[in-house]
Amino acid sequence: MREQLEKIKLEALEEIKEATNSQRIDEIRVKYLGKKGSLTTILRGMGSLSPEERPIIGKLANEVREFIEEEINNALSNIKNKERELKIKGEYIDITMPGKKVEIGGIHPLNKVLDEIKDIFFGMGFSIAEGPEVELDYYNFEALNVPKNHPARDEQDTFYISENLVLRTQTSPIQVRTMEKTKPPIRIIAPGRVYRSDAVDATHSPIFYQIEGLVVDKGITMANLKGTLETFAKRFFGEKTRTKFRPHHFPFTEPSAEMDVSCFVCGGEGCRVCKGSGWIEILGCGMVHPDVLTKGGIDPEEYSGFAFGMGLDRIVMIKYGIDDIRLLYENDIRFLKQF
Ligand code: 2NM
Repeated sequence: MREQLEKIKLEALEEIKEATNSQRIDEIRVKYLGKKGSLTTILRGMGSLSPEERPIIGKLANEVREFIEEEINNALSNIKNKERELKIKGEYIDITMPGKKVEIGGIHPLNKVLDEIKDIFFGMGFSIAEGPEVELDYYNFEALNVPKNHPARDEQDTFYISENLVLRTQTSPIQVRTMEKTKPPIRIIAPGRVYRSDAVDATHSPIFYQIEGLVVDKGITMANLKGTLETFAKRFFGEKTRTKFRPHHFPFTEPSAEMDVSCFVCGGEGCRVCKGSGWIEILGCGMVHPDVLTKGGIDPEEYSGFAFGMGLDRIVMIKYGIDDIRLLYENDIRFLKQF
């Protein structure tokens, strides 16, 4: 029995040394020390020993058990340490690594200039009106005095969705809708996206932005129009800015005009920005045609009004010296960062 015990001790030691994971150690524990383990089996057989031998073998068996237990515990703690080290290595995060750079854009120049223009008109008591981009032919043309055979109706310029529906080509339909549902006095600006079937080049985009304005009240005259638009020009381009109104024609206003501002770069001397003329054209305007007032449900005998419209893209391009409208729609962060 003594030899058997020595043999078990050596065998167990060998197996423990070779074990490389904690699961294997558990198996070894069961194999030698478990209920059906080899050491337990030997201890059970001690009944057949002589009374003299029994304490000696018993003592030896206990020593072997303690020895195996200790070896197992040592090996297990070594293995556990190694396993933990491996796990930590796998989860290692290099906190000295530089972070990912998040690119932050700027306010789009169209929005920046729109905000400035809105603030100027808010200061004169205007509020904002909005309307649908998919618009009835009636509001886009008919109610604005654009007759059926007018060139602006040509399919080359207008995106037709159906016989009666178009993508609005201007924001004036908003003004007609406002007249329909509001009793004068009316003082609104209508900013928004508009669509025209143009080929894209440096100065044309099929999608662009307009700001139109409308004032309707009793006794509104051309003097109100000039005063309002001159004030706008001075606040936007600088107090030294002069304005000039040239006669023009629009179907929805009578009389109609275009407004030029003195060049904010050269002050009127003539330069590259104003192409030598000293003036820059910035908007169209006029007294709202009596027929348009009537279609908006307003009596032209009682009320009169003026209206104006400008291209936001054009104003942005003039203000920042941008020579290609496409830059406004490409959203290249290197461009947008500059505003
Ligand atoms: C322009 C020029 C002149 C205009 C007219 C109206 C309405 F609805 F009141 F008749 N809204 N906008 C207008 C007038 C627009 O854009 C160049």
